[in-house]
Amino acid sequence: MQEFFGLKVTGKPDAETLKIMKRPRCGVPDVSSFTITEGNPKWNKKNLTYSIENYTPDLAWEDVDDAVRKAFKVWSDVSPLTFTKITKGEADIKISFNYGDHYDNSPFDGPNGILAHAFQPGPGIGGDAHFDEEEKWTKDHTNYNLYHVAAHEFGHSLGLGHSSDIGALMYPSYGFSDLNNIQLSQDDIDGIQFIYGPSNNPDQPTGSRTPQACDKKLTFDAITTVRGEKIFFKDRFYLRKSPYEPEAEVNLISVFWPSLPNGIEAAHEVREKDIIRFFKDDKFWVATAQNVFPGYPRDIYRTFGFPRTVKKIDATVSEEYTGKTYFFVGKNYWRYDERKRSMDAGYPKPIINDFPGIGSKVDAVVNDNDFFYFFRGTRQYKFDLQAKRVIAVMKTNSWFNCGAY
Ligand code: E1S
Ligand code: CA
Ligand code: ZN
Ligand code: ZN
Repeated sequence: MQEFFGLKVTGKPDAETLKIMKRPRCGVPDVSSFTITEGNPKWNKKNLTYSIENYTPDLAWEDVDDAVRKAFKVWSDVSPLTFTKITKGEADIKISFNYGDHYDNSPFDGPNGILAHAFQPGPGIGGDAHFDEEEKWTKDHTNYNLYHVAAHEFGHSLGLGHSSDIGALMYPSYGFSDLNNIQLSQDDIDGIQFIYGPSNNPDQPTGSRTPQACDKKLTFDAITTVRGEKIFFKDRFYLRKSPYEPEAEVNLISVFWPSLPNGIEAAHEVREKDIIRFFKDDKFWVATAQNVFPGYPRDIYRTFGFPRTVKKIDATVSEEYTGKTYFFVGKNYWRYDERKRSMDAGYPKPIINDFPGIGSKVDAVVNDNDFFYFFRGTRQYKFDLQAKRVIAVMKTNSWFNCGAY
């Protein structure tokens, strides 16, 4: 364990080791976590300097300055560290754009592959961050966004290694994030604070937590089927469960559907049209298993005929055989006819009239054979559509193989 965390391997429970062992685990097996650079090298001061040695021609100077400043801010927001740009004297962290072999025994490799690298804290080259000049550096979603890559590299400059948390900035591969506002995972924050201590900010910043299938407290924002699999949405993540795979796959929503927002509130699949619809606030998106169609989001009023009083959908599900789509909104539900493309008459109706036992206001609903599965908090209600009653109450994560957890 000491070796894994880059501590001196003594086999004894010294202070540093105990600190790691005491890290909260929330009853969840700690499958994902940050690492620190072997030997735990760190800066022995809180106020660090940086310099930009040269500029890429891909971007305007001020865009490079901006990307670098914002990338440092990601870390200064969650730690006691500060970063100041200097133009005279030797900075702690020197930033440069380099071609191929640039004489540090780690040559760049042309477009793609290695994007950048950074050295662990220390004197001289220590902390420095080099960016492959043969990449196309951008300030948008095209590859590669300098702000995002720089924020990752500066994690290394400060002593962090890679994390196995797929939502972490220190995850080893380039990912998607909010364009102008990187979302740190709690794991990144735990990592930097393990090395440098908490932020001086009176309200401690928190990061996003990657959902874990077997977390007993897990709740969902939305669930839909997609071609025989089930996709469970949570914040900026989804968990995908195929009936043929024992484990659920966890990933960022943006990896599958880059133009969808985080925090999807409801979703359903219309099998006969081979589409999925996603809902958030009074907007919806239409997608296939691979792409979001252009022209979305649109508002829910004109397409589905909701009154303006409906501001968001709690949960939705579509029935293949009847072509009916259900929308759950607070205590009521609506029924839409996919073939007539209109809301059925007589709606909304109270949920309790036709779905007794599931309570009012649901988080998510998904269909499987002749059953609707309603989710509220950590509970799940299996509703028999023929018998019109709840036939089982389960934990939300019953779809995942959680064994004894
Ligand atoms: C990817 N990796 C990269 O260039 C090793 N392929 C150096 C290193 O050998 O820094 O790991 C290689 C660097 C990179 C990794 C993750 C850049 C992001 C994660 C999440 S961006 C929102 C984001 C990320 C960016 C070198
Ligand atoms: Ca490269
Ligand atoms: Zn280098
Ligand atoms: Zn890295």
